[in-house]
Amino acid sequence: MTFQLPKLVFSYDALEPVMDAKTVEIHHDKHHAGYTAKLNKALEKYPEFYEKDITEILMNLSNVPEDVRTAVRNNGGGYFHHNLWWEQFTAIGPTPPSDPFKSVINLAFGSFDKFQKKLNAASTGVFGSGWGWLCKDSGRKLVINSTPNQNSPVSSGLVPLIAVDVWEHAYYLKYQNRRAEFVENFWKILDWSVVETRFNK
Ligand code: MN3
Repeated sequence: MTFQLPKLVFSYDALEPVMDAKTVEIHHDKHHAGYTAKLNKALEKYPEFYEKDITEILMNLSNVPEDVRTAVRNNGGGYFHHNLWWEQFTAIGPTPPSDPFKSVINLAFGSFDKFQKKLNAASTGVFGSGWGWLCKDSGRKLVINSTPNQNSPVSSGLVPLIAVDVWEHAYYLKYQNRRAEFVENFWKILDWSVVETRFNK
């Protein structure tokens, strides 16, 4: 079984006005679908990889045959990151983090406000295309970082909890060059229950 594009669980316009319907449609049906198709294409010669979990593949890229490794890094990363991307949004408005999880964040970053500013800065500061991340490390410590292109934090042993797509395709139709405004608005559609489920796994 090849990798499958997950269906959106909300309509294209469900995340308005933070994300406009056209952006959601193109981002999912063209970009995410494109990564999925290219990942499957790259692995045609090595179908045993279709049986693996995508995170397992990205954690062990050195096990991927060299002739398709770059394609798998790029398109496997793109496939997995967009799975995280769509899953973390809610059409019914932001669900706040629970008090226990807020305590975890405050302990790690000093305050909730400092945490948000730090993730905003990491995301806004990506040069070119990439992602801002809140991750947990193997000791369950929270880490904020960014990766270029579709390089994955899981390849460095981290577990992504919040994924901030700052490729221009994620925001350009509505925000044009105003990436910082998009990153600020991102919080309005984030489903904290998904973030906490990822943390507690
Ligand atoms: Mn994207």
